[in-house]
Amino acid sequence: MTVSIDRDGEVAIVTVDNPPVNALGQSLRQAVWDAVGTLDADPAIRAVVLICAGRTFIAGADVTEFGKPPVPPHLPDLVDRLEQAGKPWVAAIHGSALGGGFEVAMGCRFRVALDAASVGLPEVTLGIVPGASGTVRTPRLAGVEAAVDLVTTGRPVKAARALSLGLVDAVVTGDLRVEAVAFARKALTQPLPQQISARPVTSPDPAWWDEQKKAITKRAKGEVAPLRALDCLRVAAEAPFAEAMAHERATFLELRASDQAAALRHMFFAERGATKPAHLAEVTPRHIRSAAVIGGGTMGAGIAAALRDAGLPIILIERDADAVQRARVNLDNIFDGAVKRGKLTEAQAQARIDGVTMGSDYARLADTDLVIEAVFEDLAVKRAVFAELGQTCRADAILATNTSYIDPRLIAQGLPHPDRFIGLHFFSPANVMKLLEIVPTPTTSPETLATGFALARQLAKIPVQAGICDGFIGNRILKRYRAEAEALVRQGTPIAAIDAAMRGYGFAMGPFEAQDLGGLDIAFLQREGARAAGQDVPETLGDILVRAGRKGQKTGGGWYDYRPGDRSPQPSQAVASLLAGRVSDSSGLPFDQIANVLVTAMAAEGHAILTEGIARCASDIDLVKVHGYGFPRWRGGPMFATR
Ligand code: 3H9
Repeated sequence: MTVSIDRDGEVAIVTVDNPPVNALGQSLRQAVWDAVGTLDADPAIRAVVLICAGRTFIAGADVTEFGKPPVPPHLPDLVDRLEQAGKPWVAAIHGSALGGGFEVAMGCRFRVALDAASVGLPEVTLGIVPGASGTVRTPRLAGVEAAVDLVTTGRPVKAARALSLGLVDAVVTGDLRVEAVAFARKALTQPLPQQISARPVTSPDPAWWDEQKKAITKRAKGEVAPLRALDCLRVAAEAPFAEAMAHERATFLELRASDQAAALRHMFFAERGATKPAHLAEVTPRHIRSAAVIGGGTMGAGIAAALRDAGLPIILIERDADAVQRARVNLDNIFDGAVKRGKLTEAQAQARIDGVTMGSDYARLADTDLVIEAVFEDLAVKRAVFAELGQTCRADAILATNTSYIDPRLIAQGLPHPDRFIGLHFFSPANVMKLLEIVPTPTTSPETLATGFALARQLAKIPVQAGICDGFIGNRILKRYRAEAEALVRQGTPIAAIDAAMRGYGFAMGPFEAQDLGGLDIAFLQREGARAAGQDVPETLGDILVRAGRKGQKTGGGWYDYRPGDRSPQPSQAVASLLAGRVSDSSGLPFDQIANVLVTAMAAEGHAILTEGIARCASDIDLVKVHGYGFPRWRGGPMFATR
């Protein structure tokens, strides 16, 4: 870590260099603290530019310090010291000014940002509130509405928007240091603006605050920090500066020590660690410049969309003209949906479509770098695809299967150069879901494996390496979760109570509602396949429902009944009759124990997975459940939650 001071006439340039992201650890806080003193004491200096080396402006407090007692100088004091400095400081922002980084920028008299930069207060995503005046200075700088949006969502804004909101004073292009020094010189010719802490703030009426509270409660789904942040903002808008600062600090320190913050920090580091696996640090991945997808159903089209979103030109192969047409409709629907939701402009959606070549001729794949098979879950069908790929693709093309249940070793049998074969298990909708399970076979080369991880980075996905077993990591735990939930039903626990308990825990849906939405027949067919292959698969309650035609919402009923046009689950007398004799008359497990029993079962399966070497570490299992299966992020995943 270095903080250096240069001089350009009457403007000093303080450069912070603390790789990788200039996080504000104790020594950096001290060094900036000292720089204020040095420059205040220098009569030749009239203004100071604060700029950062490396990829970004200060990206926030050093999160690794959060488990330890705070050590001075404390960040709020440093921000005050910058604001009270005898010379005006100008924050010169590139990359991201986040959390404590943006709070430091608000301590400066001015903020100048490169056009590609962004600013934000993402603390709520770490289960805390801003702790160095983010909730108190932001409303004084940009108004209460902008502050509430910035702080309670944690979403950063790009420089142009930051300028329009008043969060920064100027957006520049070119050489940031040159531009910031020029800005500082010009600023010296005019009266200085008031320090932010001294600016007035107008609070909206109580009804507005109530509305915000309602909306945030709905959005936060059990997460505490967004509501506490709103509370801090309200105090900031209604109380004097010092009182609001004290309230913010107390809230920050309380939340910093909370279980939710610990869980979210766990996720923060697990997510970042996942993209850089230590065991592949020495392996250079292949460069992927083109890709193809075999199969344009829901999964194939989603994978194709994900590849296009990452800018890769792709070829989509289907078996005949009709299937190509259906695949085209599937892709169009994905991009049309993105336009409707405001994620893409019409022109961007069209460019996405234009980058897809469709057909049924494998010969088109002769020069493709990566091919992902996403056809029907049937070994013979998949093998036929890889027989074609083995003949047509380059010997060094990476060939991947998206299978969720079939042993990839069986799929790869007979494939020439099996070192380039790998499982890439996407989750539906593949262009939205962040998880990518990467499943190497014993013959997969380290280079192919590293390319799987590199692809995940290219697609902005979270990669988790999984060994080969029934269902890999995610579906294997899902199976155990469902089996345990059924066991509770057999003991007499009402289906609706189990779902309500898991919603209460933080899932968007309980296990039975989720099956009704996805269809009970998928897992049923898989069990039937295993039975046909001679495996001993005991009958499940779900089997009884499917055999009675109850496959879920699509058949008007599954674990619940559904009224026409209404997706809200209704407890079903028909289900009660079908399951009679298999369900105990007792009242089952008390409501407040249900979630604990089910999460403990998930974790038990996770431990078995670890012992067998199917997952590389417990945090990988947490990533799978959070990013692929709706486990509440603020609980940190089943392994963390039951540690
Ligand atoms: C805060 O500021 C509280 C204050 O209000 C009050 C305090 C009193 N600390 O993401 P990357 C590491 S809360 C420590 O892959 P990118 C990260 O683990 C903070 N380490 O890079 C990784 O390490 P490794 C509010 C951090 O270029 C490496 O840096 N701020 C921190 O894709 C590279 O990270 C945030 O929440 C940190 N704050 O993205 C911002 N940040 O290489 C969090 C990163 O060993 N950070 N690391 O695996 C980010 O959003 C991204 O890192 C950023 C760069 C966009 C900056």
